[in-house]
Amino acid sequence: MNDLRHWSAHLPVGAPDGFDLPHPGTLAGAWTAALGAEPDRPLLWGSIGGGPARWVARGEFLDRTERLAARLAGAGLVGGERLLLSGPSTVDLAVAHVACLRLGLVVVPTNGSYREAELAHVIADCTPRAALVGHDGWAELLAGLDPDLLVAQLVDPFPDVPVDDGTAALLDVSLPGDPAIIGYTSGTTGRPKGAVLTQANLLAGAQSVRVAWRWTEVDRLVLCLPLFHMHGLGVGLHGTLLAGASAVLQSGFAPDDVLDALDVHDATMFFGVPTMYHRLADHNRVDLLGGLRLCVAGSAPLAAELHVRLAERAGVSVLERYGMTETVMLVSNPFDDDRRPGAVGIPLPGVDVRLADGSDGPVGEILVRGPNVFAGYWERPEATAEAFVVDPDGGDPWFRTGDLGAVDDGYLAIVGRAKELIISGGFNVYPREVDDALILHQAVAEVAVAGVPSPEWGEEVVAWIVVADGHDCPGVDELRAFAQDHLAAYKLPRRVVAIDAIPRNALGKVTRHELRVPD
Ligand code: MLC
Ligand code: AMP
Repeated sequence: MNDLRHWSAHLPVGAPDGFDLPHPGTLAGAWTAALGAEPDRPLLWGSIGGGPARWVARGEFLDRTERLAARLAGAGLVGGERLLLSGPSTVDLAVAHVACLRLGLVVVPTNGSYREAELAHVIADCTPRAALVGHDGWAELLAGLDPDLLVAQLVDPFPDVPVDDGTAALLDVSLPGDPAIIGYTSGTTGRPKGAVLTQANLLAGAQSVRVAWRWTEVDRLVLCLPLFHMHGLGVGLHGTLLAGASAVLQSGFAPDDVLDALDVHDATMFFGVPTMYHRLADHNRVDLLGGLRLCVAGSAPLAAELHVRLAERAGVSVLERYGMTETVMLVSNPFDDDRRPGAVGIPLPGVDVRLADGSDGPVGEILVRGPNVFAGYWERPEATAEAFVVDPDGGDPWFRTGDLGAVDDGYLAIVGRAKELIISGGFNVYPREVDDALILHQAVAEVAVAGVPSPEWGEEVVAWIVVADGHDCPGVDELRAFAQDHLAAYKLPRRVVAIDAIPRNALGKVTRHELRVPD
């Protein structure tokens, strides 16, 4: 076994006085405890009630979650039922998320770029009872997909439903093992599966970064990441609420807006994907990042060169960390110690990480276990069983990340992937899903999609096509227009390459690593 230097799973060296390691509570319970005091203290900046952005204080936030939970209960929703949630990053979205979790509903955070086919898959798979949505046209779209779905707008949902007076008794009664979120991801293979995270998983995930990054009430985060993936939701929003800190919510990433907010709101922290740092690095006010207590990058590799450039231009040593839908966060560069460009760091408090044995020299698949690791894939026992390996020493099983790692001086670096995955701007793209959409074009006889390196996006989606007899090779614009009804925009190819034959191995499986972009 390749031992990593454990941060605090075994040695409590990372946790300073006054910080606790995760306790076996629930996320909703921990939030109400953290936010119960000082009701006038600002919590979130953003649009509320559909109005302009303003500060919403802790007391108002908790009241609003209680009122919304009562309305959801009045609409007949009961704990354990799934609710699809999607909207721009407003305080209304945060209120809805917390109201659902306090009521024991299982939130299905959903990417606002999804098209009908992607939404249809999620709905058929986890059969939500209700949906709260804030995108134009989504209410009609969802109602068309499932006439039994209770669909409401994020702002003032179910206005005609009587409020259930008995709801207070139903709030915050979830147990640590109760499902809280179903996050859609393809894992290492296949079509998107729902990763079920319990209240305790989410609490452990947020606690570990709170401890490791010394996140306290005085911190203020500028949060422009979408609130439907782990980075923005499980770290940015959950961590803010748990630390009793505050955050400025921005819907979408605009470098000027981020830099303005850092300045105007006296922010102390910024979290982003590498594409955001790439765009900020060239900005004439990038030095504002250097005034922050902490800048965190993740969801995709932060190029060592970009890390160095940000240090030179902004005087900031960006802290890179590594996470996944199934595990929230697992590894992070240290807050107090050396932050190494090109490495993701050491295990977070409470998390066990190792590399699989019998692998390629010093490189092995990264395995993880701990209270942050999810409960399994929704109604997929076989996929769940395949995702874990037994512990050779008889301990708890290990989750297979599908990422390949190597350890140097106790620091983990991600050196490749055992899974077929493209990460573009921090969004995951599964090549097979794109293949399946493009093959429907009449000029495409065969197709294989892969990622090629890109300074801005990390990886760019490229399609290699064998052109059908009697047709010309379709251009990239034509293919994008053709597939845009089936795929979210970030999955569409940015380049097309005509090829005589798709490379395959002896079993006929596409060998995507052999696909090359011509010079
Ligand atoms: C947008 N586009 C993308 C894209 N994002 N294309 C490829 N990859 C992406 N990531 C498309 C748009 O639809 C648009 O298409 C065109 O690119 C130009 O858009 P843009 O305005 O330049 O992009 P922008 O809206 O600024 O989005 C870039 C971004 C965004 C980086 C801000 O992608 C983003 O928010 N990424 C964060 C993703 C994230 O939160 N990942 C966390 C996963 S959790 P068109 O056709 O309209 O021109 C996880 C675990 C962990 O991984 O460890 O955190
Ligand atoms: P998701 O399934 O969307 O949660 O994406 C998780 C995947 O993102 C991981 O399995 C990694 O492949 C990748 N990832 C997250 N953080 C990093 C990082 N800092 N460096 C490299 N890859 C990362």
